[in-house]
Amino acid sequence: MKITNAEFIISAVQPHQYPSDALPEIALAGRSNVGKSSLINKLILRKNLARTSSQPGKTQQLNYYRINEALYFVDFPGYGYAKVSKTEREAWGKMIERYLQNREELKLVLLVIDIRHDPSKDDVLMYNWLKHYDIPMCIVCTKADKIPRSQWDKHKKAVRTTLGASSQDALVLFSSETGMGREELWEVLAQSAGIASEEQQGTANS
Ligand SMILES: Nc1nc2c(ncn2[C@@H]2O[C@H](COP(=O)(O)OP(=O)(O)OP(=O)(O)O)[C@@H](O)[C@H]2O)c(=O)[nH]1
Ligand SMILES: [Mg+2]
Repeated sequence: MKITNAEFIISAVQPHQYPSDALPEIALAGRSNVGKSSLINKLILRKNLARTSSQPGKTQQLNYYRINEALYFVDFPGYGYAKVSKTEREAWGKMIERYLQNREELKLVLLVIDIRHDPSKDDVLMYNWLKHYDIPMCIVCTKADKIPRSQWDKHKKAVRTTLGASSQDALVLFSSETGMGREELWEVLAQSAGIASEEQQGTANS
């Protein structure tokens, strides 16, 4: 997808702050520091629109980015950050669950996992939550540049097994460092959001 416009819109704490223009939303969930914000930046080819690892533990904000007046990325606060209190964790859970349960604009969740490590208990919970609410998801194994190519398959398999994912669940190998997986992921996103992907745009223009 050709990015003509990408803007930070709001750090929303309350549902009434969520955008009201009904554009499709793609949310990113994953552990703190896994690479969610980097993934957004790589997808839209901006160095630093989504803030990377500035304030881990900011547990109560959904960061909205509007792309091409066509869709929103919703960057969830990362989970599993050690210094977060129980109260904050509970507030996080309430906010996310309410969003997942009620947000009609939500078309897809990217469950972002570090390819190097087995998914955590929190990742498994998130996976089960998404299944429970019947929300389409794509597992994104990021930081692929950090392990040799020869080990990708083994690690992908381990991720699927630990999550309990079925072969139906889409999985994309990604690297925010090299841009690997970017095109493939855009195809998935475009389809979920009901917008034309680059290839289709190319066809339309030719
Ligand atoms: N080598 C490599 N490093 C990455 C990749 N993705 C992210 N990183 C690094 O990992 C660190 C965390 O990335 P972020 O994008 O801030 O992670 P996040 O999931 O948004 O973190 P929180 O907002 O705290 O939840 C940064 O130092 C990034 O540069 C990747 O694909 N490859
Ligand atoms: Mg982030």
